[in-house]
Amino acid sequence: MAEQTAPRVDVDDLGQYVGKPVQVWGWLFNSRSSGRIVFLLVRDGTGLVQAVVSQRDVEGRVWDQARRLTQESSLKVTGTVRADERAPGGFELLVQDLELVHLAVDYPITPKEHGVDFLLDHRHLWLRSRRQHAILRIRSTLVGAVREFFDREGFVLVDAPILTPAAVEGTTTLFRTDYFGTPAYLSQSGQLYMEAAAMAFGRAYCFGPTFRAEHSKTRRHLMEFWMVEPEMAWAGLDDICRLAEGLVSHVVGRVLERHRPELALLERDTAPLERVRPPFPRVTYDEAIEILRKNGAAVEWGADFGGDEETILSNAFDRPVFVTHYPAHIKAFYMKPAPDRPEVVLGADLLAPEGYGEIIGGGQRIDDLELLMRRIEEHHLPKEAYEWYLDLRRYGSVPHGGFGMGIERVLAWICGLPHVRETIPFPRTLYRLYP
Ligand code: NSS
Repeated sequence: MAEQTAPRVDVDDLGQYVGKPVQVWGWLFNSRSSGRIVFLLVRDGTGLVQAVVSQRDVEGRVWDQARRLTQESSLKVTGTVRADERAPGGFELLVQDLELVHLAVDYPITPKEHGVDFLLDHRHLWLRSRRQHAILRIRSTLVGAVREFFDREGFVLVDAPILTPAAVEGTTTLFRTDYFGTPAYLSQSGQLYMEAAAMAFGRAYCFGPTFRAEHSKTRRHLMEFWMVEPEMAWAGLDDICRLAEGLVSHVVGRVLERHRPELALLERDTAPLERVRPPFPRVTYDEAIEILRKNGAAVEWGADFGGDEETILSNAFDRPVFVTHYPAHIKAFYMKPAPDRPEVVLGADLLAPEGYGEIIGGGQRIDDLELLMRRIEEHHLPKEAYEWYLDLRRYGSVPHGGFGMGIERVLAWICGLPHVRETIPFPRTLYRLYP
């Protein structure tokens, strides 16, 4: 009997089995019936396939089962694969047998519209829906492409700790915890450790979760996000920008290569993504101020750019754009001043186009011991916690730098999403720690 011999196959691979009996194990996505036929839309994680149950061709038991199935019930379907251009995925199954594994009762996410809070409360189930599935598949490819790029460029993966004694990006966004009686903080960035790694390996990167207690509820901020942070010894601002544009172009290219169907499902216009090729335009902070003023923004020299300014700037270019040479006082303590103009630093942010704004922040680091010690004092940081970091300037200091790229912001841009919350499997936002 076909039921016993039919191999279990992923929906993705059905094309290799045309004309043959197979089993698909999955969940009922949707169903409809028309007279003596029931159409079951089955998803198995790799794809969706329509399984056609015809009352004429199956036993009564199978027919009754097919009509009783509810959304998200788990099942095993046995049927013959048929190529059909109109079917989702290009193939359908002519069902011979059906085994109900578990009957789902009142699945909360129905094909009707739901509010975003409801969906986020049900994030553990929302992951099964098509859009979320597409986004997280692209995320998986994005992460792989990042690793592929750094492997190819000769970077060594050096994991940074999550529990840390000191701040990297300012003390106001630290998540504090208790480390057997002494305070510890969840890592805001692995950068300082990557500087140590760069002095050991030349080129190193880390890629992991980072944490910021951001008291802001914007479409760009998460409390927990994933950041990839390369760091290079013997590097200046230009080297850092070239690495960043190489990385961004590579990962966008990979997604375009592998995820046309997902991008189409997300209704993403891919034309702006096709333009993402190096070199990217670069403007200085001074030039950015000019652009902002021309677009009607009232900004003073010395002010940091918020979401609105970033949106204006990123809309002014059709490709990602670097903004360099920010005023020193709005940037982190470790940023190296420009030699000819110490009030600005050799830092670079990369703004994604189409209003997406900052996706990368980085630059060249202070390599001089005295200056770094002064900055630590000026920023009221506890010097003891940074002694090891100062050692990097005591023993063979060299010009160096790197950057951090936030995966969720890059993914939101690539997928054309209005908010970062859908780009991470379980988002941590200002008022959300559940599920
Ligand atoms: O604060 S950054 O601009 N820079 C750093 O953390 C450096 N220490 C990185 C380095 O040079 N190694 O953050 C870098 C990126 C930023 O451009 C965003 O893409 C992302 O990290 N980022 C965030 N994504 C989501 N949510 C929040 N809250 C967030 N903060 C930064």
